[in-house]
Amino acid sequence: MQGGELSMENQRPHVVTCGLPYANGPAHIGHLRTYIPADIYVRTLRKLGENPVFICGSDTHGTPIVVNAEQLGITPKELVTRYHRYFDETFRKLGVIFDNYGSTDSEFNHRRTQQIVKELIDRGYVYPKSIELAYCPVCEMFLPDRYVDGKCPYCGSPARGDECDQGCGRHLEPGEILDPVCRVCGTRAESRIQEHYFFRLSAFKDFLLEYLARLEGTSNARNYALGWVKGELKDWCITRNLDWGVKFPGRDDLVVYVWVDAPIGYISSTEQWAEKTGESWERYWKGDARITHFIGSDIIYHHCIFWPAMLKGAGYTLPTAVVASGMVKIDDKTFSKSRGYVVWVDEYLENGFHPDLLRYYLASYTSHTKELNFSWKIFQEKCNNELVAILGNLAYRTLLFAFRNFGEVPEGEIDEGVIEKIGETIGLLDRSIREYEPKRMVDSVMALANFGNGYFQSHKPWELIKEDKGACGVVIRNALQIVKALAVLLEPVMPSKMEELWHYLGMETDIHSVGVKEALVPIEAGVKLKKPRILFEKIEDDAIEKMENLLRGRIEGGEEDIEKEDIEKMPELVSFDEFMQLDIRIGRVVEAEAIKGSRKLLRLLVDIGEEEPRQIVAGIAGIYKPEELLNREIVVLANLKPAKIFGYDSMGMLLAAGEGVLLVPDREVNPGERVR
Ligand code: B3M
Ligand code: ZN
Repeated sequence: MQGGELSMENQRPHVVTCGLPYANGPAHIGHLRTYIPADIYVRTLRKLGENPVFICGSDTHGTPIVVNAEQLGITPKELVTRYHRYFDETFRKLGVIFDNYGSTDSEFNHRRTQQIVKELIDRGYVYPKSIELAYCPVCEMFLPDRYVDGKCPYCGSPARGDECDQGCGRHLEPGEILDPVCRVCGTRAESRIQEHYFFRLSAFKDFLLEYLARLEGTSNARNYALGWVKGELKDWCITRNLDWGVKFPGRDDLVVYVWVDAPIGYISSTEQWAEKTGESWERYWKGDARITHFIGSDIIYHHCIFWPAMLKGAGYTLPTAVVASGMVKIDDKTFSKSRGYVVWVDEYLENGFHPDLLRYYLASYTSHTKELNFSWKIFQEKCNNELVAILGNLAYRTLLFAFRNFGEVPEGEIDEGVIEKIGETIGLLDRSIREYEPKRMVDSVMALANFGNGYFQSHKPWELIKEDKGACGVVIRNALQIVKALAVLLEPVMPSKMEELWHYLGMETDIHSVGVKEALVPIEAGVKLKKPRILFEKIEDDAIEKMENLLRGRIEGGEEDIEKEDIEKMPELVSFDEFMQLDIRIGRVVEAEAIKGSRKLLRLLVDIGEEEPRQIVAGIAGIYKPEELLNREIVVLANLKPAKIFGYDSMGMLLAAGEGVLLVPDREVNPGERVR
């Protein structure tokens, strides 16, 4: 298909969203991994004749913002207003143009969130429950989420109130964290009973299984989510003791958890857009619409489980597709602001690099769901070897030759082969973008640029011009046709560079609104050409060295906070050697007992073929009774770093599937036997 035809499916209302960035700090390249591909997706669909609405906004609530504002001595409102403006501007600079950039602290969002929560209450999906919460006796306050540091009840790693950010990555519910300490004053927290409200997520299990099976988007989102839903789905505590946020209906002392009002920001930002444009937001969120969410792969849980359950429960349209991008690394190291492994967007722009180069690099370096390892060297290589040497070279030599020898687009038949190649490229572009593969899309179009260089080279216009100007004109018109097609098809990736190229081609139309079919329309003969300029300048080594030094300096200077963001959350592949470093063995349980005060944990002594049995604390009390485990053979990771869990030393980990179903050997083997 060549695109541009409007099928019924293509006329369905379609809203495309990007994860809402926290208005809590400057933009870095990690952010862009979601926003740039989403922008390319939207621009490409528009070129293919569709009309998606592109929605984003600031995520303004949650404890990190309150804590940060406190430290800066300003109000949360001041803080988020500042960063809201900043993000809005930064996105524009990068050519990421949303139809609306809203805020979760807008009137629209307060209203919509309260409406949805009330609806969930009315339909019986929200219930109150008293829970034990961390309370700081010195600060005299409850300690929601980031106000508390402690230990993960599942893996024993240091964790923060709502997330095991350094260990197993689990979301932690209020009251779950072990050994809680107040983040503000460092006092050991007490626990106090308080009534909170829970969302009955557990009631949505069957719905989610069925829904996720047909969820479109990238397979990583669907598969992770299905895996979690097949395990245990716990109800979510959706209220917090905070002033800053959206009030829970009927309770002035509670706000809703930030992950309730954040995704509702997608709806309220659409409402704001609808009010501006006189459109109907209900067509998108209450009717038969396509909803596509672009997110980072670290927030799949929220978008594929919690969010659809909420929408379903409140009677809204469900997301059609979730597209999850791989995380960004810097120079092969896990992205980390505190360790200096970060590249700031401002620093990129301030050093004179064109935003389109970054767009090109991020879109074409690796498949969308893969981890992306940012490296200045590779950035330089891609710019020089692809944009300068292939695309820029073809455009410049063709335009300059045409300008010097003809001064206008010459007459001549467009080759069938050229039209065919362009048509084929459009087909590939269409398919790749619908499969959420901007890299494949860029590669296909760059193949057309290669074809163009081959065409130019093999027809030797520089010789032909001396022998037969007419025949040379035909070759040049064909080469110009290819350049025109490239401009149209690469506009979604490099909107401002392609606009420039469009003008060199003598085009008067707006490249941003022409469809892909324009690539097939023969370039008009006789149109006057301007003297072209070089489209992409070579990036010199010293420019890259300077950026590398900035990065290096930051890494060397920024080591105070090392342990904070040390862990790779979703490593993709391990080498055989890395696997062999794991000491996995068969063990036999020789003692098992429940741990007082914990519903989840058991303390085990396990014989793993050493002199002494090992003590291991495991979160399997929900599934196994201690006596069931005695003398059972299980599988143990023996060289895990020791951890203190609930006051007990734990010297290894049991291997289990899902929410704690133990792996066991198929027949009896000796304790201590290695597993591989
Ligand atoms: N504000 C940012 C993140 O966790 C978070 C996204 C909200 S999307 C509704 O990546
Ligand atoms: Zn953990």
